[in-house]
Amino acid sequence: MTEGRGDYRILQEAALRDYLAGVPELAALLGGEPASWSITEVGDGNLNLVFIVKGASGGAAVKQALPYVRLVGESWPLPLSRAHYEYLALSRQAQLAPGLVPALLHHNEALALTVMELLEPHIIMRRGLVAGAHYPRFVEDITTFMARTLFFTSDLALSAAEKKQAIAAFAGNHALCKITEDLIFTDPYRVAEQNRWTAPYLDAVAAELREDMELHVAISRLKLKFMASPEALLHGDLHTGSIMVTENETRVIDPEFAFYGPMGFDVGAVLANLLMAYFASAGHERSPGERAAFETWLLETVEKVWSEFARKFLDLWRDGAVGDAYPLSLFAGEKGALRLEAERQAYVQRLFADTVGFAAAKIIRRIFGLAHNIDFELIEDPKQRAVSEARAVRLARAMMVETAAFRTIAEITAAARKLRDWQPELSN
Ligand code: SR1
Ligand code: MG
Repeated sequence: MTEGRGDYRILQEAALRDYLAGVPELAALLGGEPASWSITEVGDGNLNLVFIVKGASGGAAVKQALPYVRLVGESWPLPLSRAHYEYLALSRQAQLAPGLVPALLHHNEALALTVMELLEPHIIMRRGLVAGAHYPRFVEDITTFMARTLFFTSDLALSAAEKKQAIAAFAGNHALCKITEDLIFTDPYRVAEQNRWTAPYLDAVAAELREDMELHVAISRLKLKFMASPEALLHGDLHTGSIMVTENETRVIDPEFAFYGPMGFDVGAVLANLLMAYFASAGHERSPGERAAFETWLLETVEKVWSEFARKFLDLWRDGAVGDAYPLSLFAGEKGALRLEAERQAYVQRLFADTVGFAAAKIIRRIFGLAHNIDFELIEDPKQRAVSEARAVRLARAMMVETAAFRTIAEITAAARKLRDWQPELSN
């Protein structure tokens, strides 16, 4: 499956056709004459080329890393090695959460190219949420994905040696971590060339963020946690643009930001993106209340994502803790079992606090940083967009600065519900 080293070159349609035709198992999967294959570039992410290739008997998705950030251009170089880490992460996730990531068909390290199962009729979840679609399978699948990938790559499940080797295997992905460190944890809180927001309406809010020292302390603590807490193998960019769905299936894609970091960063990413979909929803309604059922489903989903994740994570710990942390020999007998269970609950409560803080950071970056999301961007009226964004930012600031005040996920959804119709004061 893995090819040897060679010269990197960007494969556009013709070169890609020749390349795929030269890989017998892919040519057989696609079927028919290579000249008849349809090849369409569909990448709408910020970094890579993505092609959908279809032949007489099958299809595949081909992803190639560019040597720069696609969103910005060649002025921002980025290592091709991210394709290696994405492949490594996908392989590990496929073992730990079978059926919840796309099947890997082929990888060429030198070309930074990976061929995967074509997900059809799946769509990017974020697009479905903008349209107001419900995904009944989502909670079950995403909580299984997160509980299993985070638990089984942590010190609760691995020996110390295994864990340290695993950290080392991803340590070279530091350029992608640096993007997160800058774009999520630093730039939105200072003057930065690449920042943007819905101006002029959010000018005053943006200025407040730059002066808000409580917020600067909180985001800096989160940044340190992100940099210095290799708890588990993270997906690293687990927003609703990295999830493909149908009503009955969920697949997590694009783990090129994978590294060993704090678990709450992944869980917080999922919750943040559901909350942003909630606040954006008012901007997509054509008549008042039209999307009320969808919004109710979103907040129920926020609650269930946390509660089901925590339940599954704790069950895995109770059932299969063979890692070097919390040696069972220290928790013998009934007294030990009770004390260990209390400690498990305390661990998950700490993880909840991390999740709340990271979720807040993920919201603020999408409103004031470089990379925005279509939940808000597709609200055509900029004033209405700014209203939705201001509501989300108000909740995010509270979540980041008053994290301890949110003891349960229901307190987060209650705060979101209260802000649903809050009218912010906008600049103009
Ligand atoms: C320059 S890359 C901008 C963002 O795109 C990715 O999806 C990550 O979220 C990253 O922060
Ligand atoms: Mg991505």
